[in-house]
Amino acid sequence: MKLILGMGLTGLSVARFFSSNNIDYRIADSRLSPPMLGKCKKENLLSDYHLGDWQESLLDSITEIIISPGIAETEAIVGWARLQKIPVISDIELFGRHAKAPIIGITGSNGKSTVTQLLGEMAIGSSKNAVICGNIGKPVMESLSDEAELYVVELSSYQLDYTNNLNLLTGVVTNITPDHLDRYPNYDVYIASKLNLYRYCQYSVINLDESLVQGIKGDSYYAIEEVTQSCDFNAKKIDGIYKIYQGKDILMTSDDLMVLGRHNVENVLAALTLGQQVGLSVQEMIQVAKSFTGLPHRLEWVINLNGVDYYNDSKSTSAISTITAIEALSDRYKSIVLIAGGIAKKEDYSKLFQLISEKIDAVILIGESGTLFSQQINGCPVSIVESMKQAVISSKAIAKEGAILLSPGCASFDMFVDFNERGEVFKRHVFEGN
Ligand code: UMA
Ligand code: ADP
Repeated sequence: MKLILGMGLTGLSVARFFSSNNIDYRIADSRLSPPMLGKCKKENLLSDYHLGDWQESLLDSITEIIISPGIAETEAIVGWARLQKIPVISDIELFGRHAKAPIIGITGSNGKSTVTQLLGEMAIGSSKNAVICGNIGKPVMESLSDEAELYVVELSSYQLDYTNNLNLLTGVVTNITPDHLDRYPNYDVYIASKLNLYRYCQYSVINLDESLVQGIKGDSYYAIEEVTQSCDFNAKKIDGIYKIYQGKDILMTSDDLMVLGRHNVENVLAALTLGQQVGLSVQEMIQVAKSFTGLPHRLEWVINLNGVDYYNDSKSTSAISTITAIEALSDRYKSIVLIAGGIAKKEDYSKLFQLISEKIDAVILIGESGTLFSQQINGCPVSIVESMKQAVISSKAIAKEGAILLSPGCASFDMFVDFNERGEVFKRHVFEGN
């Protein structure tokens, strides 16, 4: 019998799969009212289930555990399973056993979702029946399809940690910066978790600008800074505009793209390199890249009101992604008001605070990290407010031109369900009264 741990999106998708394939399973969650309990009940998926504190008896008659990525290795149930030598696998490993089409895997600290979505759209634009799934929000076990010709899968480090076997046609680690350090004993373990992706790739795609992957032998390469002859795709900044090349042939410039910033040029290079590796037409990929508007909550342009552009970058939950957003916008705007804060990650924010003092006109802080951040930001006016509504009102009062940017650099759970809700609430208040 199988044991499914977690009754969230992952657990529900695995339970549905087992149920429809007549595979015996038990499902358990350490919380009393997990998010998908209602759906599991409604769909009669709970013939053998347990809620509340883990019990070792959950392992009775179990031959394999499919664990949700949010459940840490340090949880008692994982320890008991390890002692009893019961295999613990991710939904990704299970998916790999059943998927009949090639799989492309995309991981990294930032840019995973953007590259996954863009590459998926490029494949669809090239008339491939491509399925976009994984950590991006669509569980892989719900994405299996006999008609699929290609799976484009976003992989988190949590998913990779519970994966032992997987066959990827190709894959990339977009970049590595400190993240999720509450879950890992140290940064090196997190780096190793990301690099594991390459163990599963038949053809590895390497970002030569990421020093942590430079030592790995790849099959295709891309870069903006560290361009070498082996780069299949590269870009160069000339007079403030990025020119994007295949070898020496120019394909397009950053002005042709609807998404902003150096990081999005990097994301386009990643998608082009992966796409070429699986045989997509470069011309088709360029067309899709030019019309790609990006994903919601990632440096998403919201509206121009009275000469001020509003950007929603709610997905920024780390210092590096807020640095990235400020750098992207400061290429275009002389004046930027920043709304930031939430639950700060265990990381060094000093580079962000330095950049704020150089490029930001005023900062409005929300959430738990407000007081701490306000003590460390110098060189521009800082105010702390109680709600997103007040943050938007204050920013509107300050900004007379340029841009207002929500880029929290922090997790959202102190004030919101998740980053989606935080971004939606921001947008609602931006539109309010206009
Ligand atoms: N749970 C326990 N005990 C614990 C921890 C969790 O029982 O100690 C239970 C929760 O009560 C809940 C279930 O496990 O019922 C939740 O499982 P989960 O946290 O693994 O979340 P899912 O709903 O299954 O969603 C997961 C990913 N979540 C995480 O990795 C935390 C989703 O990524 C992903 O979209 C989804 O699978 C489909 O593949 C979200 C995410 O935040 C977006 N990912 C992180 C990120 O991008 O940084 C890694
Ligand atoms: P992920 O899925 O890895 O979290 P997303 O594509 O959702 O990545 O983007 C998350 C955040 O990181 C957003 O704030 C976005 O502006 C920023 N970002 C996107 N791509 C990159 C990149 N290549 N390098 C650095 N930051 C990036």
